Amino acid sequence: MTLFNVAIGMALFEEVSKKSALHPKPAGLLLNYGTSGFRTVAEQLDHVMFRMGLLAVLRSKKTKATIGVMVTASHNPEEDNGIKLVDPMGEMVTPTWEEYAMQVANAEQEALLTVLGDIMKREAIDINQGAAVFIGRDTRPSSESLSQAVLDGILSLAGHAHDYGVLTTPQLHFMVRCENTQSRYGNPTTEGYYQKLSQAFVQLVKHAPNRTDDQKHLLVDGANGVGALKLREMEPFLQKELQISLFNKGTGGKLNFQCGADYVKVQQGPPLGVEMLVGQRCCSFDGDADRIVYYYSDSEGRFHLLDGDKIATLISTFLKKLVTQAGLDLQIGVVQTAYANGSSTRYLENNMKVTVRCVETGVKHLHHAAQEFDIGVYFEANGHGTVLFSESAVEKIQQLAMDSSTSDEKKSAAQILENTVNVTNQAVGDAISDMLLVEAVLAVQGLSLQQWDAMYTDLPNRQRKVKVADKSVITTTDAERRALSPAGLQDAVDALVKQYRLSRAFVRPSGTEDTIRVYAEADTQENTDSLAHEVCMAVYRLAGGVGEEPQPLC
Ligand code: 16G
Ligand code: MG
Repeated sequence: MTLFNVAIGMALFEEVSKKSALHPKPAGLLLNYGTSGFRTVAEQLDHVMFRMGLLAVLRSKKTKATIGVMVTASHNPEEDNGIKLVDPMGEMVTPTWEEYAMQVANAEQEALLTVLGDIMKREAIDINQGAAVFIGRDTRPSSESLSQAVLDGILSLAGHAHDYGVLTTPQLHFMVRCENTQSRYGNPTTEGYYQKLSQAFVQLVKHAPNRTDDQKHLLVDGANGVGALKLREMEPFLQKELQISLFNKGTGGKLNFQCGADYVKVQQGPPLGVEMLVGQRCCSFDGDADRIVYYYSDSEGRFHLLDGDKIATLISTFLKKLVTQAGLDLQIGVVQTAYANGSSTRYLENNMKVTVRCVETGVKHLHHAAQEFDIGVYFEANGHGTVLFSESAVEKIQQLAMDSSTSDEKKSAAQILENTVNVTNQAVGDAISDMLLVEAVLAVQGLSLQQWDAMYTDLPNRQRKVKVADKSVITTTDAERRALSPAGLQDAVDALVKQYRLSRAFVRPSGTEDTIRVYAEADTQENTDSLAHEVCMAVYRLAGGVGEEPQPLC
């Protein structure tokens, strides 16, 4: 390092030291960079925000690219907040830097500069390298001041910041990807996002010219969050090809309260505030609009949920048909987690004959695995997912779509595929983009919601939680499908599962809450609930349960 660099470094660190005193860390407070960033009650997060601004600058210097910072706590209650970092291609920040994030967030006030210095040394970061960070935030009341703290962090390390204000999480990921591909992926503006996705959507539905107004009509539950706001902004770009009735717009109700994708998935019932008619197509976003689930109620008043598994099946079936029709040699894979309904996995493997992979919970794991296919469709059952097209797959599709010597049938398949690529937010799962994709797939194939639902029948399933003294006593393997510790737990689960038909169960420590999660499925809802309860009891007994014993669901 030259003397000049040392002087710059010292001046910057002095500024960081001065500014960080305005964002003091409560002594002793330790937070975890969980499955998807830091998440806790908003009052505890000011110092974390400031420090993530600092870390984003370092990450940007290291990668020589623009980095994203999103302030959100997704589907958590309104009082919570959170933050996550976004890497150059719009993907989740790489695991080594999650570790750094924890070190920086948890350093006591006087140790902060040392921790930053150590990271710079370990990563050989050049202090003179420029840095740029994009910031987005959701609509929580705490998000504005918290994103201001992020900005303070960025500026105190002399980074360049672009604050987009309120954005959906996937929009922020999109902006970062556009910026770092020199706009080849799209323009890094909300208008660029609306234009790219809606143009592709409008092109796709041209292949379904006779749609009735009824078929164009969709009810959307915006979870009283940012998704509702952004959907309203996007509507004019859709040229009336989708007619949206928007509920839970955030004008009266509370964010995520008895509404939104997570609520609907876990309750397996409709959200509050949506006026559904029999058979009508409805969907729910979560609080930051990176998840979506579909549903309807039938003439007997029964609720039907079409979750991430059903969305993955719909999309991969569509893609497989098109790839075959186009005569392209592209391998399609579907990536799921242990939460995927057993029926969906069986249908994909046995009927659709596509490769299915199971990975750990959390988008970063799914995204990574999906990159190994020419076309990788990944979805969590909770509605978080997207499709990744490899660069060479996109090239082959584009070439065929332009090839004047090919047959009309092949060309048309390639053109539909090309627009499918463009309607998809490949940076990350995106409720708005997934919604447009599902709507287009249904339209192009002339499928009703009921026909989609009938592709396979979900096995009854149940998710429960058990409180234990220390959730880390449970460790897992085989994509979280088997428990390695504590001793005897997996044997107990195996013995219970054997007592039911078509059954499966697993336990795993939550990555976002201080709890153990239990999942069970079996041939009937009654058996599923009974299995889930017995597994909860086994966890309670063998993994140090605290508080009241788990109660059977009546
Ligand atoms: C986060 C993850 C989600 C995962 C969930 C699991 C992202 C963007 N979000 O919300 O994918 O399903 O955590 O939570 O990765 P759990 O570990 O508490 O069950
Ligand atoms: Mg979310």
